[in-house]
Formats: sequence, structure tokens, C-alpha cells
Amino acid sequence: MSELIVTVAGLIMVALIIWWFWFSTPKAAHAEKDAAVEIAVKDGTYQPAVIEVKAGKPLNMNFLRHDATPCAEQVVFSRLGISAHLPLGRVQNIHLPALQPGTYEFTCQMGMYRGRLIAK
Ligand SMILES: [Cu+2]
Repeated sequence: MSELIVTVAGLIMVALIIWWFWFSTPKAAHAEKDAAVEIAVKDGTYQPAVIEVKAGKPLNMNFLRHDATPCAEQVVFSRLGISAHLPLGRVQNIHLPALQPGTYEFTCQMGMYRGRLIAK
């Protein structure tokens, strides 16, 4: 009987985890026209992590790093060959050239923090 309870509890846990992941998929934020994209580096994530931007227009991003971990120190746009140091608690502006339509990932050096620009 107790084994059954453990099994059922386990299944409920799994269902909750799946539900949580399903409903917590980040929705794409939209960059305001001509405004910089504001990104908070917080709690192990970039917030927002998915941003829709206009293709064919240069773009400014403002990163504000809250996480003290050295892991968050650097942001890398590998496809663009751009990287920047993010000072703790101070906004770091990053200028990006006009993007071709497509997806551009940005990550910390180790790829633990992950974000995505979707240029349309
Ligand atoms: Cu990292």
C-alpha cells in the first residue's frame, strides 16, 4: 500500500514538473520601437530570455547584471562575434549591427545563461 502511495506521489510530481515546464516556456518579448532592449541578468537567467526584434535595424541592448556569480560576467553573441563584460549592478550597453532575419543566441561563456534574439 505504501509503495502505491509513493508511486502515485511520484507520478504527481512528474506531472507537476511537466506542467511547470510546459507553462513556463518563455514568451517572446517585443523590443519597443527604437528603444534599447533591457535585459536583467538575474537568478541564473536572462530576463526576458526571448526577444523579438526588427531585422535590418541596428539595435541597442542594455544588460543589468544582478547575479554576482562569475558565470554571468560575460555575455557572448557567438553568431555575431560580439562579447561584452557585464559589470555587477551597472547597466552595460551593447550595440548590435542590423541583423538578418533569424535567431541569434546569446549566452554566458559557459552557456549556462541562455537568451535568444529573434530578428523578423
Ligand atoms: Cu556561465
